[in-house]
Amino acid sequence: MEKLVIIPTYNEKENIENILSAVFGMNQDFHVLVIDDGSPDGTADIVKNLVSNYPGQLFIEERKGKLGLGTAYIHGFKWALAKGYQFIFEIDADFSHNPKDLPRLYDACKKEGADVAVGSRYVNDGGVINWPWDRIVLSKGASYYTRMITWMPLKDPTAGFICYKKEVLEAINLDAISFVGYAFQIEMKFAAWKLGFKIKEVPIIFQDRTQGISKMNKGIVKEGIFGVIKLRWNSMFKNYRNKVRNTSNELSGVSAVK
Ligand SMILES: Nc1nc2c(ncn2[C@@H]2O[C@H](COP(=O)(O)OP(=O)(O)OP(=O)(O)O)[C@@H](O)[C@H]2O)c(=O)[nH]1
Ligand SMILES: [Mg+2]
Repeated sequence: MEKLVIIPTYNEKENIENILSAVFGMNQDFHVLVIDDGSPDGTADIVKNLVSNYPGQLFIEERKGKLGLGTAYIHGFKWALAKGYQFIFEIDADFSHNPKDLPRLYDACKKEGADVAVGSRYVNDGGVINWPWDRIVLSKGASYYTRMITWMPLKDPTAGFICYKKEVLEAINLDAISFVGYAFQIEMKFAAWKLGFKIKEVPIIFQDRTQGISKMNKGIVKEGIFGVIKLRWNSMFKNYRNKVRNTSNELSGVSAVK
């Protein structure tokens, strides 16, 4: 039980089979957990039909409705910790993140001393291709804004292509993570940073999706804008570290997961 890649999906029927083939095709012993939120396009059925092709390697958790990216990952993290995985990865289903970069994120944690490896668009040798200018402005703006407010020393704080060592996820009180969209990605990194974990940015080339539709919306942007201020505020006045640290020996909610 070494490496688990968590893929959250909502209406990804055009991408899911290909992304699974790409991850398993590397033959690097990655297991995959898909968290599907009742996708009306039948994404979960596609995955369930593929489970027998990848016995003991492919898993799916289905939730009843679209509950957001953040809670999907929290569900997946608890599942991964309950099963004893050592390295837990986040990746989008839409090939914006290249699965071939997974081993570089792994190496950063396994061999180069990072606790969290972040696939970063905005460090040297990183980049973005085919994204419309308004998405680039929004993403870069969000990065500057987050750094300005939180002082977190990361070039790509909204990144969603990550490898966490299990110790990081065990140390964080996952029930205290409250955001669901981009802000969730910022919040997880912020919590890891505040708890003293070492975060390393690994350059990646991010590509716009070519298949399926974006789930980006105004609510996600709004949550990001106010969420970052809330994080900073909480970290200043409310003993944020104690709130975000997991103090129980039990992993909360794991039994509810499986
Ligand atoms: N389980 C679950 N997955 C979600 C939800 N919202 C988005 N996703 C998945 O999260 C990943 C990222 O979502 P995207 O729609 O690609 O969002 P984005 O990358 O910001 O925007 P685009 O690349 O423009 O589409 C994809 O794999 C989605 O299918 C959700 O509510 N629940
Ligand atoms: Mg995407």
